[in-house]
Amino acid sequence: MTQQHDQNQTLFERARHVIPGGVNSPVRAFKAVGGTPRFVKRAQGAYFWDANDQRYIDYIGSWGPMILGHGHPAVVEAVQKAVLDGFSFGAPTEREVELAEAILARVPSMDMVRLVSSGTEAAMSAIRLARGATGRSKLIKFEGCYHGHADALLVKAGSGLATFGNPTSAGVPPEVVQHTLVLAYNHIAQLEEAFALHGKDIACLMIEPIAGNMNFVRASVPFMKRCRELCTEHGALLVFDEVMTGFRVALGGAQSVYARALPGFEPDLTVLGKVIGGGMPLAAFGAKRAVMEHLAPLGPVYQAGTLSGNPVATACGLATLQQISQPGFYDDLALKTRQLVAGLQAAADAQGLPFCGDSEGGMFGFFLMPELPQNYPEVMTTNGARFNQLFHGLLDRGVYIAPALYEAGFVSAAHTDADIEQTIGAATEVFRLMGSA
Ligand code: KE4
Repeated sequence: MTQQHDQNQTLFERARHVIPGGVNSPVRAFKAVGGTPRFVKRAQGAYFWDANDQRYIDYIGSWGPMILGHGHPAVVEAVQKAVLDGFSFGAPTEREVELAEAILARVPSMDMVRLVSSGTEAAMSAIRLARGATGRSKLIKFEGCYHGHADALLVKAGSGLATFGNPTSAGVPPEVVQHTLVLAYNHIAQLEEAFALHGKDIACLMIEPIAGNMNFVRASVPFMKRCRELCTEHGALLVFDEVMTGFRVALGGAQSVYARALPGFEPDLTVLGKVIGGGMPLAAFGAKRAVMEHLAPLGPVYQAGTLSGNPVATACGLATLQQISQPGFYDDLALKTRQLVAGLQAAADAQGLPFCGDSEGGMFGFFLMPELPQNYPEVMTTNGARFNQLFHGLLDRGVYIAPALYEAGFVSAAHTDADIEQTIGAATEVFRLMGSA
């Protein structure tokens, strides 16, 4: 594609005049990997076509929501019907009750749920609820976990364990993050020390149970067990941020995966998003009734939203949940995802390239290193230049993975075995080039 005829480049230049960085969310700008973002013209099934009508096998799927693939007919039909009855009312509808019931039926740790419009809004509201329900201010999060861009969560570790966080973004005053303690993921000793020092002041501990914002890092079972025990012991709420893992790694989310290893395991609060909206702006947070009844209009914790429970978004979410609840849906999805990771591993091994990967349900990650990293500093030892070489090599061969080494990947029900094979074939070519470099 010559520069002057690259419609993506033309659009990117035009976009940068009117939208900061030319994008409405930073990761889309390809800043980490370089090159020109692909402007999507349309998508169907496992594919999207860019502004040059170039087809890509899509392993982002809108960063997780498109678990059925793009344009599933039952979902399209549900949305088309819903819009004919109205776009938004700012009043309750039966469908948002139906969606709430459908979510609660699949996530037994919650008795009630509140629908909102983004994962950020859901995580922010969950923290306010945890603080209101406990009467405490402090919160624990983990380095490498991302919970949206609410001020209190844009924070990096302080200088030492006992000190609280420092802002990671301009515009966040230090006093806003003074209650946020940032710990190392999978570090039990640090966790125990934090609770020993601050336990009585901690409202909640928020965690990505499988950290998709570190590409793909699992909380170890012993670590997760201690998170649960220490929250219970000190009266803090354990908040599972399942915006990415909810309905993606299993029908019951990551909490159902941990419950297999830790019988009876439940978080106190769950944050959901992405899949539950089926690609439309919809997220949620939920907990047992005793916690949720602190929320307005019942209780003193204020939380609101013009488009919360939007009738078109709830139609999209419900239709999606109905499809993913079909028997065998996750077995098939998980098998396909495992085959992808295994194929990539074999292709890298054949070239003697360091590579490791992991997956759960329809979510996967891989690292250009021999061993799976257990925390953020280990993830960031990845050779960025080598990842960028892989990213662009795949992109040039019609395979679209996340344009950042710390992001996870997603397989949909629409990805065929042929798509997986084509992806592995493309990776084989790129690894051969990388191996000879
Ligand atoms: P949103 O506000 O972007 O809907 O959700 C924030 C959020 C909360 N929690 C987790 C675990 C998340 O992964 C996210 C958002 N994920 C990113 C991708 N890592 C969305 C992509 C983007 O920021 O453009």
